[in-house]
Amino acid sequence: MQSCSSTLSKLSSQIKQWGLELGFADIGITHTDLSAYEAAHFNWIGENFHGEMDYMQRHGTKRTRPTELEPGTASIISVRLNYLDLAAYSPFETLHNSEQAYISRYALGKDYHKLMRKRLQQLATKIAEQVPEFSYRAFCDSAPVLERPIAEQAGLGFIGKNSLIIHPRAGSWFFLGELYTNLPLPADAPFEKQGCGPCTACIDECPTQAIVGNAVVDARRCISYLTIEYSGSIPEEFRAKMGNRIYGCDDCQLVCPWNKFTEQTQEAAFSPNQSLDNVSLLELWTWQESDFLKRFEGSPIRRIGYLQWKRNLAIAIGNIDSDVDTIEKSMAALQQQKATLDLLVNEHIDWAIKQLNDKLAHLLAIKNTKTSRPANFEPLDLTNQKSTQTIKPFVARKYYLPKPTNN
Ligand code: B12
Ligand code: SF4
Ligand code: SF4
Repeated sequence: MQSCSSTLSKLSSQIKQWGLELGFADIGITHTDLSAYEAAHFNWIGENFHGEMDYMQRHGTKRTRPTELEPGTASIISVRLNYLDLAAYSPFETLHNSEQAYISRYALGKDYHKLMRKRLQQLATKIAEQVPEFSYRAFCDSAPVLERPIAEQAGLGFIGKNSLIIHPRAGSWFFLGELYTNLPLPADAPFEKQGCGPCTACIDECPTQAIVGNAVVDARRCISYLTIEYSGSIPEEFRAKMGNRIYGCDDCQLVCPWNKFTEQTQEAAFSPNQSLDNVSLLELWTWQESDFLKRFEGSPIRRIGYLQWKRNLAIAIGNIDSDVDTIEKSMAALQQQKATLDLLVNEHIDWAIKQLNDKLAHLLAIKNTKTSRPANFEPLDLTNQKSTQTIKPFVARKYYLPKPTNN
């Protein structure tokens, strides 16, 4: 027995070493008892916070009880893979420029599911070479698995108020993945304490007030859900608040002070593709369906489909806050494609045109006020002035990221 437990303990050290060699930023191991999280999970479902993500409620207790999903599971290997490329164009500049498209940092490059699964597979192969009786199942965001509670229990970080796993020395810009295994590997110590302290930056700065409690996100209000998971008509109360975010949202990470410690990704595959970190909304709007399919081969964005992509773009274009010329150009671009798109997208286009029209009327009113001044006043040229409609609270007061290094 003694020798068996020391063999397993040696094996877990080896697994961690192999994992690091394969490019994971951290690896932890935990047991299969997630009962501490079960009530919170079902309360979330009970509140309907999952919206139309039916897959979140479909599997009963399989998500919270790993052995029901995969009988024979004796322990779980939890890994994290960093995805942020600090050399990408500044997310802050982009969020502050309503003519540019903001795409979640995780989706700027290749789809992570494939890469994560390949790495987990490589790790599993290494383990199987040492332990022939090893059996496993690999997961990343693809099955009823409680990834964040597993990661917290495996010591990979704590669950922050934004509900994401945060490591005090690495922030939160990473994906999680797991190997459910039949080996009873010794469990690591969990992260027992939340490290947020009195901070509430993510709750205060969430553009749509989607964080409704400590670590509780009402997905129906979350821009990530609205732009990626939800295919219907986006409730009007959220449209202006979405600003220029056309795929996902990162605000609750960008404002998190722990992300001062973000680690640069080691994966070239996650670096921005198609200049998606610095591209204008009107340029993306010109893409036909064939461009969308071709350019997003291997990208997670392809999954939402062309019409949902156009829906998101239409809203963001309606939120452009610029000079008369740009607003007129944006209205024309929207109008021009109306005949080619479906009813759902057209409804968003109509909304967007109305927003732009209101801004235009406002800008022209300023211009007309100026012409009614006495003739000896030199009129100021205000045609390039932005509309006074403020873009708060779409952009936060303070963001945290380390400066990129050259090595
Ligand atoms: C559904 C889902 C979403 C939904 C719902 C988000 C949510 N917070 O639940 C939407 C579409 C909104 C979403 C958005 C995002 N997601 Co998402 N999402 C998932 C998914 C598939 C399931 C999450 C889940 O189970 N939610 C249900 C709630 C109830 O679970 P939970 O938040 O983990 O809550 C637990 C704890 O907070 C804890 N808890 C809460 N209160 C309490 C109280 C007590 C007393 C206790 C003990 C415990 C406790 O217990 C809860 C129940 O288990 C996971 C992958 C997976 N299979 O786990 C990815 C995942 C969570 N998402 C991820 C990412 C990256 C994102 C985005 C950043 C993407 C983006 N940029 O747009 C945003 C972030 C938004 C946010 N603040 O959550 C990563 C997170 C990585 C990390 N560092 O934590 C994951 C793990 C995917 C992955 N494999 O990497 N996501
Ligand atoms: S992803 Fe955006 S909308 Fe969703 S909770 Fe975070 S800040 Fe709020
Ligand atoms: S922003 Fe503050 S409250 Fe939110 S997760 Fe980060 S440390 Fe916690």
